[in-house]
Amino acid sequence: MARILYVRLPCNPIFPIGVVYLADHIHKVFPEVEQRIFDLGTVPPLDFSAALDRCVDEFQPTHLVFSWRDIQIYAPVGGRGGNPLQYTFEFFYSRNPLVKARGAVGLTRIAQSYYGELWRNLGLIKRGTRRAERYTPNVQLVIGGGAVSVFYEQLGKSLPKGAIVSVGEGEALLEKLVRGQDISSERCYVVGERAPRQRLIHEQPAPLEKSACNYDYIASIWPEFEYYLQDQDFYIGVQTKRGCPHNCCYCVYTVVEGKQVRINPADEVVAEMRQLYDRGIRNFWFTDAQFIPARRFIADAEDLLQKVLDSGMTDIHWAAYIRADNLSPRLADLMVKTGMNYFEIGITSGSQELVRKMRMGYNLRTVLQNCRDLRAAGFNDLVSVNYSFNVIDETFDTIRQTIAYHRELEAIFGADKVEPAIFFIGLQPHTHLEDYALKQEILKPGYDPMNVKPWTVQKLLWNPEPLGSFFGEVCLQAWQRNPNDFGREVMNILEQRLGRADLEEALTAPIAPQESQLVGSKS
Ligand code: B12
Ligand code: SF4
Repeated sequence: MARILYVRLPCNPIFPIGVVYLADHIHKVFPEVEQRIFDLGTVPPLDFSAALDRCVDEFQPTHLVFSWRDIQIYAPVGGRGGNPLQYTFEFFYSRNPLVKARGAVGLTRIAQSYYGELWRNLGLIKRGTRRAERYTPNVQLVIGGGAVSVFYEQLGKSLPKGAIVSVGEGEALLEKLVRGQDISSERCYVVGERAPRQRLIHEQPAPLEKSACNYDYIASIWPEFEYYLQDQDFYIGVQTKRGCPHNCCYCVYTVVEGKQVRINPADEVVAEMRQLYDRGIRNFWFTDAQFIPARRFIADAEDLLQKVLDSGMTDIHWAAYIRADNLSPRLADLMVKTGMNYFEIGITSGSQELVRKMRMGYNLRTVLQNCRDLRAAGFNDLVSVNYSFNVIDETFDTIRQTIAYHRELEAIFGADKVEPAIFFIGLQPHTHLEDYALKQEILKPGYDPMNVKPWTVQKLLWNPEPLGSFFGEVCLQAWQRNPNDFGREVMNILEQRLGRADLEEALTAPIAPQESQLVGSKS
């Protein structure tokens, strides 16, 4: 009889929804299989190895399932070792040697903690496997999760022979492993047997209709579950659908989850939320790649939120990734009534021309109208607007357009409510942007996306010349002048230097005689 131990590798405390769903699924298919969840996110670092040993000794698994959530560290915001973006820009763009040196030291510190975490996690996988082999010599090692899905090609090189490396959802794979069936058609490969198939990540996930997670069962196999219930600040993950049909040039979600949107039945989602609600949870994060992936899914989102409202869970808050072009007045009203208290508008640019070139499929005029509807419906919380300057074909004119667009959002919500989040896109494997960078010879074929040498980071933190040093300089000035309100300061500096376009210009995208090369790149 299989005994499955799920080990969530160390991670900033974020609810381990991935292993919870896997264990729930396996329990529904094989109620007799024994399972245990062990979350290293709740264990102090000094105790990782000993706690893992104890758990393996106690449970003696036949299947050791490691879930690895995140690896990438060059986040635009303050990360574990400081602000990688700031250090990178200080190192590359500052003319002041002291600031340059500070950037170099900061980057070294970040690289140390990055490689430290990488080696530590690989060490934990090997240690757990050796330990489990004491009890089950042919213990089955399986590794998956968000980080593995993105870096599956690179990670295989450092994992033990025989380990199964899984891409995307793991339900179907684990089911086959428990049954002892052939897994060659699953999105996975076995280390040491053969290299991953070409374009493995582009293969479609198995269709699966998800039912409400059984949290009574989860509580029975996960002694530390309570940890996430104690702190009122946690946003507990609930998935309402999988997949995104879009093609945004920098995004890997659409390949990890696939393009086909699979909706989880609204009643099941509400039933899952209700179980968490009854355990005291009031904050939910709908972990979908996109909560409203396209206009044709507006009705599903309305249906879900109406059911949340009817369920009487009126004192909750929720957040999600939301495309602000796919709203209806009714949906906006339901969002406000059901407690959406954080809203991100991921438009990347306020220039319709660039939004089209990035393949984002947004209509910026519609986004503005929907924001007006949202405001009219009573939304009065913080709105974060993501801008990534210099992604593709940016010019001073398109920057002026972005400023015009941003000022219009401020006019709608109030300047104090709209926070510009300045990102520099992290270039990820399997995206159109990666294709483009290879074609433009910015990256060389065979480059290692997990390598964090400063010159690699500089390329992966997409900010190419000729505008790269201009933005580097603007950002450095903003950090110097107003580090606590970086985004607004960047917008102000850009407006002072370049001025502002007419809003109408920002909203109009003339069809270029020759499309950008990115638009022609393969999917
Ligand atoms: C929602 C989300 C968030 C939300 C999470 C909210 C919450 N409270 O849960 C927020 C916005 C907070 C967030 C933050 C971050 N995120 Co995030 N996030 C996602 C997203 C869109 C969905 C994750 C999710 O929960 N999915 C639903 C659950 C059910 O799926 P899952 O956990 O992936 O598990 C499934 C599979 O992975 C698989 N699986 C999991 N484990 C295992 C193990 C085995 C053996 C097998 C076979 C299968 C398997 O089966 C599971 C069930 O189907 C993914 C992208 C994506 N589309 O997957 C990125 C993603 C996970 N995030 C990512 C990152 C980097 C981050 C940040 C670190 C970003 C940053 N630099 O600041 C932060 C910090 C997170 C932290 N630890 O503190 C990366 C991780 C990979 C990487 N590049 O390193 C992803 C993949 C996106 C990306 N761009 O690459 N994130
Ligand atoms: S809409 Fe969002 S999830 Fe979908 S491809 Fe674009 S960025 Fe990715």
